[in-house]
Amino acid sequence: MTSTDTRDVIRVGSRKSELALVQTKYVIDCLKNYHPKKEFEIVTMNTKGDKILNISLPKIGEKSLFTEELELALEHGKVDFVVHSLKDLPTTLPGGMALGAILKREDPRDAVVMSKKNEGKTLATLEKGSVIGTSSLRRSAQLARNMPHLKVENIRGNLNTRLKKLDDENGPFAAIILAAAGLKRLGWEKRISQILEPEEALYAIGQGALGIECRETDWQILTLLEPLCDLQTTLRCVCERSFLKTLGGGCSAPVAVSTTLDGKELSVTGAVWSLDGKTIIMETLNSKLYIPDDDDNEPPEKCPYLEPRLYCSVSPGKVSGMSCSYAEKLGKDIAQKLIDKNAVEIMTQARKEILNGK
Ligand code: DPM
Repeated sequence: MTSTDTRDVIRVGSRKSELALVQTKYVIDCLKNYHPKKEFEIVTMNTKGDKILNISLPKIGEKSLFTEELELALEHGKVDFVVHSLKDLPTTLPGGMALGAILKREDPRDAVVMSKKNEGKTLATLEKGSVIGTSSLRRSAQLARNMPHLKVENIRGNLNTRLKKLDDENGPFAAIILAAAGLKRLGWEKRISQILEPEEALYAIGQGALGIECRETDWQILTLLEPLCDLQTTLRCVCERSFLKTLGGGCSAPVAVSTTLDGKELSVTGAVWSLDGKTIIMETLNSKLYIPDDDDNEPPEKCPYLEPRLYCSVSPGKVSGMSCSYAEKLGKDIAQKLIDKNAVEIMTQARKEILNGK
């Protein structure tokens, strides 16, 4: 019996979007395997990001656009945890909040969904001037650089809305780019025409991973969540988040990564682009992590009354804090390599251009 048994019903906050609900239910199902007697109740909420649909995301420029209402509910004890796509969370959470667990990553890569008319083609073989829909600066900068024969236009709305716009024969889009993970989770995997390898398109920080946000000192919930924590994903995402945090970027400039963890060898490639994709700064670094061999088996040393150390707001859970510090350091180092090559100036310029309506 764990201390979690004192709370009968666990309240779980979620956005109302289909993806958010699928993800929330998935996490609850996983938790029920470990805590069969617990009851979970989903509390749904609309966020500002769900309501403002006519302005492009980078222009709104707010970090907690999709999370603010949910975090308030957490703070006020109306919900006990919230499931997020990790890539939608800022690298520093509001005071008192932590990522209690990062789950095993789905495919982190971007995927191309072709309109019916263009099925069978790839980005490279699409006709010159074909229009690709995305509202991600990261995707549009990489497209502009790697696929100069294509045009990019803004597209917003949830996945179903976007697929409908794509399939509209009178619509402008030849293809759209989305995270493979979201498409898979919503059962649209069959619409994936092409997966973009990291050499063709680096992904967003934390893409494909789910993060569970809770109150930093809610030991009952932290203990409840611990079995869901994935060692590899946690270390990779701490590194990715530390990279973005050191650069000082949110979704307000084109920034992307790719990481691998092979045994104890963590490797990260990080890049920033100008909005038009013409300038790029990209670097790769590796580091040997310290991972105690019995990391998975050993019960974590835990003294609930000591303040835990967080790594880019990630609570290490059953991952050793020591290995998280190594991952965090690698993220800082790769960011510093980019900063030494003028990354901050490029990002500042990108932000200026966005505000000026480019
Ligand atoms: C963030 C971005 C996008 C989402 C920016 C980026 C994509 C916006 C767009 C930070 N959040 O990736 O450069 O393409 O218009 C989002 C998706 C998922 C989580 C959808 C997607 C699902 C995948 C996951 C929106 N957030 O990227 O296709 O769990 O990682």
